[in-house]
Order: sequence, then structure tokens, then C-alpha cells
Amino acid sequence: MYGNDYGPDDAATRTETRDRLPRRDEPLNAADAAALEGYFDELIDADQRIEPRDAMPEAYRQTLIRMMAQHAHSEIIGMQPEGNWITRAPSLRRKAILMAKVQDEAGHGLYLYSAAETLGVTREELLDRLHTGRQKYSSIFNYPTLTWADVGAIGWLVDGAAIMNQVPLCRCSYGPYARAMVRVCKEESFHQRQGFEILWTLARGTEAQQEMAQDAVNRWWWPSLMMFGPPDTGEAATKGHTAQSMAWGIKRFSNDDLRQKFVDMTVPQAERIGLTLPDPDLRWNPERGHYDFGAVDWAEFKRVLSGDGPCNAARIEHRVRAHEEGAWVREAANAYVAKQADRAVVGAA
Ligand code: BYC
Repeated sequence: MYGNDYGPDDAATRTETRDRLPRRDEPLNAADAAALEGYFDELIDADQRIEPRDAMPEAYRQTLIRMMAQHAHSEIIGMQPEGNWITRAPSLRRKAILMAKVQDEAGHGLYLYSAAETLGVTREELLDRLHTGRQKYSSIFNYPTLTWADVGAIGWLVDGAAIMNQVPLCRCSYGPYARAMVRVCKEESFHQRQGFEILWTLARGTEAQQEMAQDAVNRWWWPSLMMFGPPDTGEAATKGHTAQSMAWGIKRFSNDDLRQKFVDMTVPQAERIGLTLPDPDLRWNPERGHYDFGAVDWAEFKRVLSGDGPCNAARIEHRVRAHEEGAWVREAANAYVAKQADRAVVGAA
């Protein structure tokens, strides 16, 4: 878990190799570059963790920055659709739970921005990339939350998909990302349970409540399947990042495998709740030992990614406004740190 610094066997040799190599931010000569490649590959082959001070191939660093930043952005943008229902939660208990969940998402964003900063990029730069559309966030958060049941559907389906995708990231080859994911996943499990429980309750309520629950599931099911990313196996595979990211131990499964696992996990849960998943092609395939399911509308996914989803503009507009209105908090925090540093100098003199 704690990377090659703490490995038991030949960790001494590895540390020696590392100590001979320049740190990540020092220039590399040709001999160092060759040694680095061997050393990095050796760590990856041994399923060891890469740590922030390790020299690493630039493409590996950039891939992680892209993925971790997109993940962090998704967490903080993901607060918006659910935050929309805090003032209208149907009871004090539901309100308290939802507030705790939305705060958890903010916390996940903070762990992930901090973890991404260990790769030598600033949080300011990452937020700027989000605000100017140079970096993505998850497609799922461009859909609206029209009723209270949507909060249940997000918890059950969106957080359920998130767990399926993120549990393997606890074994990601980059140490800080892997460690951040351990806590994130624990919290996501609670989120999924609360969503399940909201829908379970609605499905046992009045006819109108049952219809509201079914309508929410109808709208969130397909976008949840899109969360795993475009097809990356078989004939439908698009040219993406999966093969390289799996070779580097960043991703542990293909998008398609995780999507299938998610469908297999969710169908029995839907049966227990008593809701129907909106896919006429969904059926158990005993030969494959998996559920078959219908075709995802990848044209819709592309449209949403290109900015043409129902809420893209509103999400970014809201985020930029919140960032601008929070400028005084960042200034005050910086002033406080500067003051503390001055006091420390005076105290030491
Ligand atoms: N939405 O080659 P691929 C949460 C992009 S947070 C938007 O498969 P990769 C939660 C992809 O970036 C959920 N874009 O890429 C929060 C790439 O474009 P670029 C977020 C997507 O990176 C609050 C292109 O499509 N979770 O659950 O190997 C409340 C080709 O894709 C999406 C994470 O970020 C998408 N759905 O795999 C509740 C987890 N899918 O960058 C819940 C960490 C693909 O080349 N990230 N794209 O322009 C990952 O696991 C991977 O980055 C992905 C994509 C599986 C998402």
C-alpha cells in the first residue's frame, strides 16, 4: 500500500536505484533517462507504487493529471445536482443525510486535487482548466435532478457505478491516488446505501411515489452506464487510453468489463427494490454467466461531452460564480498562513 519505499523484499535495491536517479523535477541526461525507464518498468512489473518524488515518464504523469483532475472536477461538480435538493428534502433526517453526502463529495474533491498536486501541477491551474472547458468532468452530472427520487437514483446508480469503477483504483500504481481512493470508496458505499434506501422507501409508498421512483430510474440508468467511458474492447472499441493505462497499472479493468460488472450487480438489486431497469434487451445469459444488455447511445454521450447536455452550461456557470464569490476566503486563508509564518520567524529570532 505504501509504495516501494516500504516494500519488504528487494526494496533496498530499489531504493538504491532510486537514490542514484535524479528526482522528478531534476533534468535527466541520456544515461539517467535509460536507467529511469528500466527502474520505472521494474516497479510497475512488480506491482509496486510510484511515489511523488520518483522520476516518471512524462506521459505517465500527464495521464494521471488528466484522470485525477477529471475525477476531482466530477466530485465538486457532482455536488450541484444533489445540492439542488437540500432545501427540499422531505424530512429533517433526509436533509441531514443529504448534506453529509454532499459534504463528502467536496472532501473527495479536496483529496483528489491534493493528490494531483503531488504531480507538480497547481490547484489553481486545474480549476482554471475546468472553468475554461480544457478539462472534462463526468458526463453524468450534466443531467438534471427533477424530483426527490433523482437523489435516490443518483445514490444507488451513480454512486454504485462510481464504486465499481473506483474500487480497482485503490490498487492504482500511483501511490497518492490509490491511497485517496481507499477513503473515497468507503464513503461511496454509504452513499450507495442511502440512495438504495430512498428508492426502497418510495417503491413502497403511494402510487405517485412509486411512479416517481420508476421515472428517476428510467432517466438515470443509461447515463450511469455511460459513466464507465466508451467501449474499449471487441469490435466496438474506440481508440482511447485504456490499453496504455492498464499497462501502467493505472486502470485495472477495461471500461466494458466494469460496465458489465455493474449491470450484473445492479439487476438483482432492482428486482429487490421492485423497479424495472429501462432496457428491453436486459436478460440473463447462462452461457456467458452475465446479463446481456442493450446498446448504449454513444451519440448522446458524445453530445454531452461536447457541451450539449441538458445542464452543461449551468454547471460551469454556477461553478465559476462560486469560485469568484469564494475569492475572499482564499485571500483570508493566505493572509492567515502568511501571518503565522511571520510569527514563526519572529518567534525563532
Ligand atoms: N465522462 O479512453 P477513455 C462520481 C473521456 S465521480 C466524461 O476510456 P480513460 C461521483 C475520457 O476522459 C465520477 N468524459 O478514458 C461524484 C477521454 O477523453 P480525453 C468520475 C469521459 O480516462 C459525486 C475519452 O472519453 N469518476 O462518481 O482511460 C457524486 C476516452 O475515454 C467519460 C472518475 O473520474 C465520462 N463518463 O477512462 C457522486 C474515476 N468517460 O480525456 C458520484 C476516474 C470517458 O482523452 N476516472 N471520458 O479528452 C476513470 O476511471 C477514467 O478516467 C474513465 C475514463 C473510466 C472515466
